[in-house]
Amino acid sequence: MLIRKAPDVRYSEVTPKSFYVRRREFIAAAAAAAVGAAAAFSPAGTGRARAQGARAKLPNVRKGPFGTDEKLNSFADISGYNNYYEFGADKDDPARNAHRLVTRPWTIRVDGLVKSPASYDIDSFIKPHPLEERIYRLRCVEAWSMVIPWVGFPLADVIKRLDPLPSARFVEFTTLNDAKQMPGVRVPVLDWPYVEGLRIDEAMHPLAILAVGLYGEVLPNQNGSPIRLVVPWKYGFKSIKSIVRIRFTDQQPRTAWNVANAREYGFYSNVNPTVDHPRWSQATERRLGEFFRRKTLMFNGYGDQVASLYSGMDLRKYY
Ligand SMILES: Nc1nc2c(c(=O)[nH]1)N[C@H]1C(S)=C(S)[C@@H](COP(=O)(O)O)O[C@H]1N2
Ligand SMILES: [Mo]
Repeated sequence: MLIRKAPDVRYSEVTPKSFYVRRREFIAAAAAAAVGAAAAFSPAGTGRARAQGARAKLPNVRKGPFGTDEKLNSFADISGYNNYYEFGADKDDPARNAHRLVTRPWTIRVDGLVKSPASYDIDSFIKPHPLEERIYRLRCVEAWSMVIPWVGFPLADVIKRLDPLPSARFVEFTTLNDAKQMPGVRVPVLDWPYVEGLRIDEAMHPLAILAVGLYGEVLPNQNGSPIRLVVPWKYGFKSIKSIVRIRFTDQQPRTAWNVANAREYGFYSNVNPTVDHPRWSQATERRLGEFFRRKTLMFNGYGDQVASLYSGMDLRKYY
């Protein structure tokens, strides 16, 4: 297999210190090259075979708080059964198509009500943040769920560093929208790009993270590489993938699913077994890999941590 050298590291320049600080960038670039090569060289490979091509191990991942001790879903389930409509609407489409996504170089634009609007290279955006493993349940609005060992860092730490103005009440996230890489955006299921948002106090909650990996390795593209949101007490569609823009605002963001169908998808989207989707019950769910359905828990089981964010709110009205 041909793996080209990371373009931004000249070996003659590398001192131990600068090697250490650039290591993450290097590994990310090597991973991107390896995944690209694996995809190119797997003859008629299935999506899953492509998805399981070599991905880089993330260095220095420490154990984070809030982990569940439930049985993890397999890597094959987590990377083979996805919602990522930019790559197709069937659960196996993202694994088959997302190798087309080029995740380096990658820029994140930060704007709106923030002290210094700026664009950041993904690796310098990630670099200040120590990586943690967070094992979370993900509950899809379609009533299936998984347990996923994410690698990421608190969104709160990112927001503190970006320094929004006191007038910022919400944070909005936007996914890449590129028809050349994403065949699904030619299909008008949503008003692209995919947009999601949180109230600032929700975004500052220590459970909310930005993820860059899973199972200790760089995120497979179909799971939202190079960086995606994970908000475990909300339905999975809040956890927006492949983010290119973070905007601070004083208005509630117009989120993609809410714009598409406000009756079915609210802004809050907290997991709530007592409020049914107009077309199906939310009382139970099927954990991938299990036969019997299980009861869905309020706030996906994270109520002790997050219920106070919504005290005094009618969660039937603010679904
Ligand atoms: N950009 C984008 N982000 C997205 C989606 C999508 O279609 N596009 N699907 C959402 C939905 S419905 C779910 S359940 C989760 C699935 O995340 P996973 O594939 O990593 O399990 O991603 C969410 N983020
Ligand atoms: Mo979902």
